[in-house]
Amino acid sequence: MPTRLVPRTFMDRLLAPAVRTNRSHEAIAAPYALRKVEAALVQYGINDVAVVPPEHLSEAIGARTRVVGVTAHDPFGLSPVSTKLTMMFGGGPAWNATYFAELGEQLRALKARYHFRIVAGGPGIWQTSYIRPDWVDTIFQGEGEIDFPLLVSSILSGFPVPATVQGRTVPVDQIPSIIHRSRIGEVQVTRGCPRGCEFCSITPEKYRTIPLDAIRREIAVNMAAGERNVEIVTDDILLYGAKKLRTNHDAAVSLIQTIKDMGGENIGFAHVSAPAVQESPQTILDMGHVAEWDKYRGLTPVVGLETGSTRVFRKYMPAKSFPFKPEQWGEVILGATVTMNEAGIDPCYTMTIGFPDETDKDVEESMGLVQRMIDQGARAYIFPLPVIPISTTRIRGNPMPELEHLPERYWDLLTMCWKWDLRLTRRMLPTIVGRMQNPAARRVTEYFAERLSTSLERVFDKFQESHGHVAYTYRQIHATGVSGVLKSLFFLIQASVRGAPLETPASWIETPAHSLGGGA
Ligand code: B12
Ligand code: SF4
Repeated sequence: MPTRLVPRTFMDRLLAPAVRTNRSHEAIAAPYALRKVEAALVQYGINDVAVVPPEHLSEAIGARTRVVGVTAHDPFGLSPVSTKLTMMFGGGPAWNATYFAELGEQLRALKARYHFRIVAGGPGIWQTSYIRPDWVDTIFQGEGEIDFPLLVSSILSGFPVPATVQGRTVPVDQIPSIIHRSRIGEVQVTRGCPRGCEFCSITPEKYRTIPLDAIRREIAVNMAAGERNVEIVTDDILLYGAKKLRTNHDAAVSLIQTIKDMGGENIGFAHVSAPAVQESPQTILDMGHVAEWDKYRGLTPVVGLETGSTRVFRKYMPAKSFPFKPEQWGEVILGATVTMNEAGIDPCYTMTIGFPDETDKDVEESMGLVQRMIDQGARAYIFPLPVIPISTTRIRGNPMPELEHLPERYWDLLTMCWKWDLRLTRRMLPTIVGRMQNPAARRVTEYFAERLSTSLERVFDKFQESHGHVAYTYRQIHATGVSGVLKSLFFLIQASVRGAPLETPASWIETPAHSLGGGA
């Protein structure tokens, strides 16, 4: 969300609380990418390495610090979700971007004092091709395990520091296992995806399956540190052990069985593809049975639905439906959803809408598919996202999405999906609140959730009626600073208690000379 609209207290305390650290200021559990980079450095022989969260940098960095590595997932808030939400709620930097800018300020000051070098990498580093931060010495694209240790070693030896480095793809037997606990038990089981969609940054990566022994080693590291859950990192869990995009039933099921046998409790995974589910429904059902997904309900992997238009599908993602034909895409999605629900999975579908040549007819076909899903009563969330021209993809030459240039019917599709998502949440609310121990808290949550969803429905209607132009009204709100926090609370309470539409109170409208809060 835009920084303007979510007070810092909410972010710092509730949504992005500080990471726990040990006495040396090192993160107890860290993002998986950083654990991989750390393991690669140690394997290379560079042992004086610490993974430190931003809040502890000033204590951890000192005169002996030679290189600081930064991982970036969405540094300027240009990813599909951040772009959509900032665009729809009046623009301005997303919180990701604000935190990244603050990290930059902090590092710039420390660098002036201690003269170390900064290397920044990670899946979101492509965003620096639009805005290059001046405090970064080297932008590192691609995989880190081979070339980052070489770069650090070269910096330590006093060689010139390159402005950019392209990390090579790492052969599977050279990917080191993590040596310290990853966040929420993350463990990677596949790398890359061979489906080759034009808009996807995973496409350039070569597809690999990580051997079971290496996976066991990483789970053991996490479990020894007290982690019971396993979050499987993959672009499609059914690619595990696959050959030529054909599901390998035995490999996929024995992966889950191995994790379960090691004591994995809540076994989640990031992504799965609908065609793989449809190709071998029994595989996902057996995996669900072993993992007990019916018992640990709430598994919502992100699954690509993308479009209902066969024309758009053929042009931008022709291999995505394999082994089915692009014309069968609708049936694949509907069938896979039924199977996933049966396996205890509630998919969270994302759609890519707004290719430059996408017409209202294409969007109408997408609406048709969504309507069939709704009619089927599927337990599946659907989020239409704008297409982003990620600079490492084949559509990098496309323009960034803008409110004015989205297809007219986008707003109808969006409203339809949001209303469905809300209906689904309401339907699932009794299960969600049913887990709460305190009956009073349960009733209060139910009451507020009900009121808030009525208000949200009205917000959605406004987006639809105005074809998104209501976003310009939100542009004027600044809910930061102390008065901003109070006003936000007032706004939310008013919306949830009275079910009032979330409109901009006239007194909130900011003029250039009069800001209501700190603002970004
Ligand atoms: C787990 C995950 C998450 C988790 C946790 C992230 C975390 N920090 O632990 C959650 C759910 C929070 C998440 C959120 C988001 N995610 Co995410 N996420 C993933 C997922 C599934 C796995 C990430 C991972 O651990 N990969 C394995 C590691 C080993 O690979 P890696 O991260 O690329 O790291 C390698 C290199 O990038 C490099 N590297 C990484 N860091 C560094 C640092 C240095 C110094 C160097 C030299 C190298 C280097 O070396 C590493 C080893 O080779 C990926 C999909 C994927 N295939 O990676 C999506 C993915 C990275 N996420 C994505 C997106 C868009 C997001 C969001 C922006 C979604 C949104 N809201 O719009 C948010 C942003 C979160 C944020 N903090 O800003 C996209 C990024 C697309 C892009 N290229 O921009 C991906 C690729 C999914 C996709 N298919 O589209 N995500
Ligand atoms: S199927 Fe998904 S991960 Fe694979 S290339 Fe297409 S969008 Fe990327």
